[in-house]
Amino acid sequence: MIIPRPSLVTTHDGELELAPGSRIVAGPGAQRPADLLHSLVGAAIGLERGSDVSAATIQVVLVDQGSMPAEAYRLRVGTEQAVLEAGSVAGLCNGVQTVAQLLPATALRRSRVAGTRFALPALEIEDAPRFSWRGGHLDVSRHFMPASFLFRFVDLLAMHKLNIFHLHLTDDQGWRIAPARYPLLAEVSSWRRSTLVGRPGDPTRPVPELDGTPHGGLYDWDCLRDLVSYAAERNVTVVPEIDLPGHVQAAIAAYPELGCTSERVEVWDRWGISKHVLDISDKSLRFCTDVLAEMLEAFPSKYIHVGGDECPRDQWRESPTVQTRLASLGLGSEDALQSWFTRKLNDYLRSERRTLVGWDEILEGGPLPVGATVMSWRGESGGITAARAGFDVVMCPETPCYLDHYQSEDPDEPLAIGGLNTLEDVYAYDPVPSDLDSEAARHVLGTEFLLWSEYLPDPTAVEYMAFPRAAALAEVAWSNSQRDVVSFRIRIAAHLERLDVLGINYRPLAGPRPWQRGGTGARRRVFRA
Ligand code: TNX
Repeated sequence: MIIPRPSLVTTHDGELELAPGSRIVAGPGAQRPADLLHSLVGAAIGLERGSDVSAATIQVVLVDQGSMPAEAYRLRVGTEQAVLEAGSVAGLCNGVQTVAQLLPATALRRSRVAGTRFALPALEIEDAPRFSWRGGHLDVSRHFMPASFLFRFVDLLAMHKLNIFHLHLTDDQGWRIAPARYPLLAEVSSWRRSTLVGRPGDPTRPVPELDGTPHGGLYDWDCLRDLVSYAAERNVTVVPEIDLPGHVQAAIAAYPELGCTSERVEVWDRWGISKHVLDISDKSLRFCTDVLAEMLEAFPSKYIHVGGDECPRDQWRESPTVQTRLASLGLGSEDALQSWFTRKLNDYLRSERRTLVGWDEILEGGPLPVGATVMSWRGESGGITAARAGFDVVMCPETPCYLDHYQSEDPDEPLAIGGLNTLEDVYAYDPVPSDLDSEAARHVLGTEFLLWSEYLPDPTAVEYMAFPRAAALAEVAWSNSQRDVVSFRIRIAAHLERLDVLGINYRPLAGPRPWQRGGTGARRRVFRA
């Protein structure tokens, strides 16, 4: 009943009972994953931590296994003892999640569960991930999410052996970080006056309505650092995104000189693509590297996402200073200018020994910057082009990776941005397009689900859209085995019991839950894109 499905499971007769006082013992270098196991299931069962290997019920051991694939683990459960082994702490973290899933769902309770017998079935598991990039994205700009939810989100990623938390921190509708060198980002850019009600184009609301309620929030650097280390202890890397040079209206609201016009703008209260984009000047380039410098201090991730999506050209075309710059650089088009800008960011990130990640728009207007990684969201063609050119890619096409899209055609689904990605659609996805040759296929690092939050006003809404589809994506990203939807259907039903214990507002398999709306939008879906 494990999700994602392990590579190889051999079952034996018998079981290993876990009772109050049963000990988890960590070998050298394995304390963190052993503690993680204790924090996941220790309270419900009454497990203890010990140091005497001979008295261990569960041993967590780091082994020197040069031959084991990255993040792999091996679990042997006998009737006397269980041994979890891996060649890396990351592998042990993955194995710990498997151990937790071999137990009844109530093992996940935070307090002692009386009257249940907890036992691990005797078996052997050999397991390793198919992909190194197994991501989950959360947009905290369109709707701010409380910090406590980010930690919970990490727990949920880790539970599904997802190892990348792509955190979308800035957009037109709000900045969620507070760079010291630009204090107005915290003061001005992190709040908007109002939020759109319903969805643009809704025929029942010909005049867009605003809710008149200020919305905002930000995370201080200490909080983000705590999040990063909490995630690292669970084998999750937080990859931060600052979206440039489009999707920057909130920054321009605080620092108008970053914009291309003298027009004063506010943090945006609508959804869509703002026309207010970054002026490509020395000043704005300095702004970008200054902000990135502070981000690099908080986020040790090798990968740093700088956006690059949906940057309208109108203001660049109309701006005399941008046009002068374009000409002096000898560039023939606005596309080439964005490409030049991305190369500048890439130069900076490379000088700091980081890797730039951008949306597939960074393929336009010129060669990809050296060493960049592309996230292919507008279908797979950008990813295919980049992989063939020898660049690493993450495949996350809107269909089926966007979990802000509807999960069924039931009219009672809560209002969403459009589209339809069912659980089965997500489960059937293969991140390696069949027409990639093996050389290019090696550049597919993996896949990711995305949760854009225009219509996700709070954590409850995020959970509803994320689950169970994120569990399907996790299996796509992890499991080497052929997709088996019948097996998945059986396992997901058991998995939802775990999510119940954790109090997750997932969408039931049978259909939408009665919906309590807060924040934006009407409950009723009006039409579908
Ligand atoms: C496109 S995906 C966007 C986001 C929106 C999303 C809504 C991408 C790089 N840009 O700004 O939130 O669609 O589904």
